[in-house]
Amino acid sequence: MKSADQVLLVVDVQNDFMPGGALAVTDGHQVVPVINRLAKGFEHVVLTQDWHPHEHISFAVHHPPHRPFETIALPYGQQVLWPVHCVQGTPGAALHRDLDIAHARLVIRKGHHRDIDSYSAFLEADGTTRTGLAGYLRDLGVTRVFCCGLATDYCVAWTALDARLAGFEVAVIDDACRAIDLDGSLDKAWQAMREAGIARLSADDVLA
Ligand code: VGL
Ligand code: ZN
Repeated sequence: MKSADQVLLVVDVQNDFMPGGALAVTDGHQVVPVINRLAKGFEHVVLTQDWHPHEHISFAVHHPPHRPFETIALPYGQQVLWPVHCVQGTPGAALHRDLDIAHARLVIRKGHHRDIDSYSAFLEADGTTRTGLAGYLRDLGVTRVFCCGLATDYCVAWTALDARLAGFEVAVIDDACRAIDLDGSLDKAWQAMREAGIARLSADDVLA
């Protein structure tokens, strides 16, 4: 068992990111057994859920004539436009049913503001609005954050980078993640994470 100063952050393991879902991540379901095994090694586990209102600014349908996976400029910066996904309270927004982490006590729901996206579990995409997660983790005495889930190059990477900015030691567990990989986004994300001093580990490394 990991010591109480370490947390496993399980990012967006939700139906809409699974094969057949609204914003399917290739092989997304394969992270579930790996994460279940990892979670048994952590006292502290925090889950996140992408949790958008119908009118959410990241949905391409609200920006005609733009199409999903195009990028546009918004007041807070560049935004990739996505298919409608993870709408609050829908089956697509639910966590994968085989996720087996009964001892996880906190679920952070993010992306709930209509006009701001939030890939990160710490900071919304305007770079200033906080979710409260950093304070929660500090309050528990956490110093080391292990990230896994979906998708490596969006919500996992942004969460890991913001965890570093918040002063935590950070690792991403490669085989407990899957990527969207849009126009080289996966390589870019790993490069940014490497430059930020984020470790890239396997589940076996973490559980060893
Ligand atoms: C995500 C795109 C849009 C993710 C969420 O979980 O990586 N990606 N919303
Ligand atoms: Zn989203």
